[in-house]
Amino acid sequence: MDVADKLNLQNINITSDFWKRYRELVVKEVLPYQWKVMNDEADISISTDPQNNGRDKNSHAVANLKIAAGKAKGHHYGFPFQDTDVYKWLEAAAYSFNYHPDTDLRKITDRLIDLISEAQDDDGYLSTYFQIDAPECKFKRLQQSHELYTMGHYIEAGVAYYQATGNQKALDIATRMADCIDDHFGLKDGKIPGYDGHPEIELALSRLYEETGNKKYLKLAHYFLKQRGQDPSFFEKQNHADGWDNEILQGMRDLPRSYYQAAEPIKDQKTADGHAVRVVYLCTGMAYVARYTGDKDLLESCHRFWNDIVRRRMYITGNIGSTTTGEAFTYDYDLPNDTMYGETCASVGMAFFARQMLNIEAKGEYGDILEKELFNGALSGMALDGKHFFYVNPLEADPAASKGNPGKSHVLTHRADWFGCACCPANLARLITSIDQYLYTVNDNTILSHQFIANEAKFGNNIKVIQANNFPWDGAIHYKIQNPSHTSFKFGIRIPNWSKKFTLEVNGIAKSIPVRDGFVYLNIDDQAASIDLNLDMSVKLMRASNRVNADFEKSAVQRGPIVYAAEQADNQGPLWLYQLSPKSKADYHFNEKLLKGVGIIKITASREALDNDNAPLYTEEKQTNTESVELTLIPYYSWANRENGQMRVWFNKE
Ligand code: FUB
Ligand code: ZN
Repeated sequence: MDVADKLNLQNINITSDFWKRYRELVVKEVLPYQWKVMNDEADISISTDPQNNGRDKNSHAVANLKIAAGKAKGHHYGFPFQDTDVYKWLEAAAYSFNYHPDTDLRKITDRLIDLISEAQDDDGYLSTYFQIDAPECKFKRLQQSHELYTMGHYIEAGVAYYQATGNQKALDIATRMADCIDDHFGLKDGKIPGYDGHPEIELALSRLYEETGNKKYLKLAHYFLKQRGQDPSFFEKQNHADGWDNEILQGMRDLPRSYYQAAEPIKDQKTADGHAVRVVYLCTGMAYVARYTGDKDLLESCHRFWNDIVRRRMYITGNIGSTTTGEAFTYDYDLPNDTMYGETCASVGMAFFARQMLNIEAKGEYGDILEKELFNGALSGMALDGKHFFYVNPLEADPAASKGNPGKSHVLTHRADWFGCACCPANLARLITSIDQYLYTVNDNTILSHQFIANEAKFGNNIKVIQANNFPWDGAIHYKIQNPSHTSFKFGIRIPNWSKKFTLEVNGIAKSIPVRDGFVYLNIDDQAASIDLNLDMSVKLMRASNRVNADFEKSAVQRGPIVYAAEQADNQGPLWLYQLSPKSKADYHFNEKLLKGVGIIKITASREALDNDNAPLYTEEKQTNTESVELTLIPYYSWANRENGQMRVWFNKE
């Protein structure tokens, strides 16, 4: 056993008020609500979202499993990956048991495991769409079938459920699935030399390997990553063999190979192209497998994709995916704010990727992006009531534009009850209920604290770390370390990129320690240590690189990790008339009554007078009338929780 094993995180309790509210919300509202929806018992209307594809108010996700299990009659309904809504929900519930045991919910989830087990074929296969309505097509149309994606989501849920409850059946379903996939895929004669159109199985198999220690699963994950793009025509060949017109998802046949990250082997792919969620799930799988196998090509690909996404293709809120066409990345620095996609799942997936990169390298940048997603891009996916959700997360929205411009109709200005394609809600739920697993990384003899989410954590050798703070509203971070065995270890604390200035005291003595790759390191060998870190929580005007056309000559406002937005609920519209200047004065205060308690920024701005309705559309340039006003800003994640109206993050410079 090496020191890292000895120091492993054993137990953690989130004490942060901010996250405790969200975690309880998931238990009290989100999980019951989503369970009702998936059982078609909730009174919902599926929004006008672009993914709706004419689907009505039913989810049918549990019913599909019942039909596959022979407990009900009928056809499959919904997307071929409809099962994944149930699996992500199950995974979210599993994590919730770690902090909120609930015997009633546990009965439901145990019964659900039984149902899934009954739905599973004898050979381990489980994808209800194919079992019910297209058994002859199993594994024959992998470009669109989502079969491995679907089983991957179960494998993740099964591992989490087993870890939380010890339910052996849950894990057995997962291993039987993985064995089935292993039997069918690979380069040996008679096997399918392919992979799924939607990466996911790679990260799921890695998690199964972590739990079982069975190298077969790691090898299979590695195979999928190495094989991807080796034969760029693999999907087309399969489609032709199975009948070219036999499409499962209309139009997907004609998307470019790069949409599926299958145009060439991953090591040759220069940029993060195609469907954003596919990319970040792929990257997460690569990071897992690179760590466990030492495959340098994979690690290099992780770095290449990371850099392309974070340096050139990410919104200030952490959202990714610049276009609704294919829910995809476009090209470097193309970050339009009002036609963008920014799918909630993509931000959740980016958090997965960042977490895995932290497991490989102690670089603050990974912690910075993880934090950005947690407090902005991912979190905005859910309303404060836990019952409404965003699929698309814009940085600029206007109800008139969403209604009147078909190119912006995917941008909702209010969160929806549910979606025809409901991938996002439970994805965010599982991130929130497992957030305790995202705060520390143990490497060698080092414990890294890379998130400032208050908690009490126990590590090996009886080391206890108590982190107290009122983050993200306050930058005073206090750590108490108890180390009764006098273990000698390093404690690394991330210094966020938004806090160039900070002060650090250890046992009351000011320390000046150089920041190394985004962390300060303290040597701990005493029985106890008290650490006070003070981060810079001043309000900052932010700019984007001037390579970003959409944000040129614009400013956004950030305080700590929180990106701010203006809403029409607080400010007279239109919001595009407001201008900020470096001289703008900002005042911050916490309002416990607003939006479940948020830090508000009031900032001085100028506002151009709105032209008369009947004024000519075009005139010669003239001196415009502006007035000094105060612009009220709220955290981006909390927008669209009041009346419907405009919202924007970037403002013209005065
Ligand atoms: O294709 C499965 C899921 O549906 C994707 O991850 C989401 O982007 C949505 O398209
Ligand atoms: Zn989604």
